[in-house]
Amino acid sequence: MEKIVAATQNKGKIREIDEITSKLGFSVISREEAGVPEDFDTDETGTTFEENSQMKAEDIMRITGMSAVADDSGLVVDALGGEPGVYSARYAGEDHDDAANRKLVLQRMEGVPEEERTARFVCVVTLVRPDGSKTVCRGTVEGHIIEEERGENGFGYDPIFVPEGYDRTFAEMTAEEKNGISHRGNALKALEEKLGNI
Ligand code: ITT
Repeated sequence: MEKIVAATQNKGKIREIDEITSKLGFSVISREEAGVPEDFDTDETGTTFEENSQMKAEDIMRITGMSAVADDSGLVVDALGGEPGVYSARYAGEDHDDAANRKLVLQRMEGVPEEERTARFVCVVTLVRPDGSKTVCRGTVEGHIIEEERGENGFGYDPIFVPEGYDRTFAEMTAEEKNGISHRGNALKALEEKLGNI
């Protein structure tokens, strides 16, 4: 099986990508294992998940000479006009503080009635091969934003997001439950389907 480098530095994503791909027909290695310098970071200047995902995968493919898969993802909240969107990691500032980001979303949604609290997580995975060919897959999960954080599992915005058809947040689910319905699970399943056996 061909080795694929996961371009992400986000530990929550790495854990989930490992859990999900270990059950699919391909496996990934970390940036560290592939020898990517720890301080290397792609400037996420794109305005879409697709653009940022592609930039991250191409950078890591170029550095390692190996196939690379990148995940660009975020939370899209209807009542906030689609924010935080592609700015999800740095919504409350450049330091990637998950707790501050969640707090800002809840604060900006104060007073928004239940039926207008709809949101979705989006994940775009891009696989880029050394020959330059690329495969792009988008996964989403619909849900709503609650008024106070609940749960300890997962990462990022999980404690404030309840997926459609459930009454628990992603942070109140096991990893297996979340991965079975999540944007990341859906995007990686779509990638496997597109690629067949890689
Ligand atoms: P890399 O660029 O190194 O992959 P990052 O955290 O900067 O890591 P993004 O730019 O794609 O990645 O930002 C995505 C943010 O969206 C992430 O930091 C979380 O806050 C949020 N997010 C994405 N997927 C999530 C999930 O499954 N659960 C909760 N929050 C999530």
